[in-house]
Amino acid sequence: MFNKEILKLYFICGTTTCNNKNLEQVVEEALRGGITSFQFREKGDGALVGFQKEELAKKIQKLCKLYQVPFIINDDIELAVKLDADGVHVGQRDGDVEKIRKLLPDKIIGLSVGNEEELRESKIEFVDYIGVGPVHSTISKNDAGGAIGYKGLKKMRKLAPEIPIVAIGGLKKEDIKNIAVIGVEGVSIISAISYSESIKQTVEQMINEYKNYVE
Ligand code: TZP
Ligand code: MG
Repeated sequence: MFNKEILKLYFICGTTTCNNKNLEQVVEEALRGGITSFQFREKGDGALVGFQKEELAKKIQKLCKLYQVPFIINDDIELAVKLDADGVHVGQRDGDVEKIRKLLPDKIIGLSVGNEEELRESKIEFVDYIGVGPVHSTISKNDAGGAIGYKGLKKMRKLAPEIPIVAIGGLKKEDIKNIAVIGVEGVSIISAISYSESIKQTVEQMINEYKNYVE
C-alpha cells in the first residue's frame, strides 16, 4: 500500500552513480541515516546486467526490508516482478503505465514527468506518484531534459494538485526548505547523498531540515 510519506527522502542509486564505492555499503549508510525509500537504478556505461544485476538487487532488497524502507526498481519491470519488489519507477518511454498497473495492481508505481506537456500526456491516474524535474541541472542523467527551477515545480504542483510529487534533479540539503514550502511531498536525490563524505550524517541533516519547515 502506498503512503506518500515514503517520498520525503527518496534515495536513488546504482553502481554507476555511487562514486566507485560499494553500493551495498552506500545504501546501508543511507538507510541508517533515515532515507524513506530507495530506488535501484542500475544504468549507464558499465552498469550490471542479468545475473549480477539480479544478485545485487536481491542483496539491497534484503537490506531495505531490514530497515522497512520500500525497495523500488527503475525501469526493469520483469526484475521487479521476479523479486516481488515494493514497486517500480518508469520514465515516459518505459512502457504504458496502464498496462504496468494491471501487472502490478498492489505495488508502488512512479512515473517521471519533466514538464507540462508530459504531464498532459501522462496517465497519472494509474500511478502512485510522479517524479518531477530536473529542478536544477544534474550530472547524474544525460537526457534529463531542461531544468524547470522552483518556478516550474510550483507550476506542476498547481497543475497536478492531487497526485503525490517528488522533486528531482540537482537537489541538495539547501533545497529542502524551498521544496517543502512549494508543497510537494519529497525530494529524490542521487549525487548529494551518494557522493557525500558522510552519507549517514548528510541524510540525517536532510531529514532534520524538513523538521524546520513541516510538521
Ligand atoms: N531524473 C531526472 S534528474 C535525475 C533523474 C534520475 C538525476 C538526479 O540525480 P541528482 O544527482 O540528484 O541530480
Ligand atoms: Mg527509465
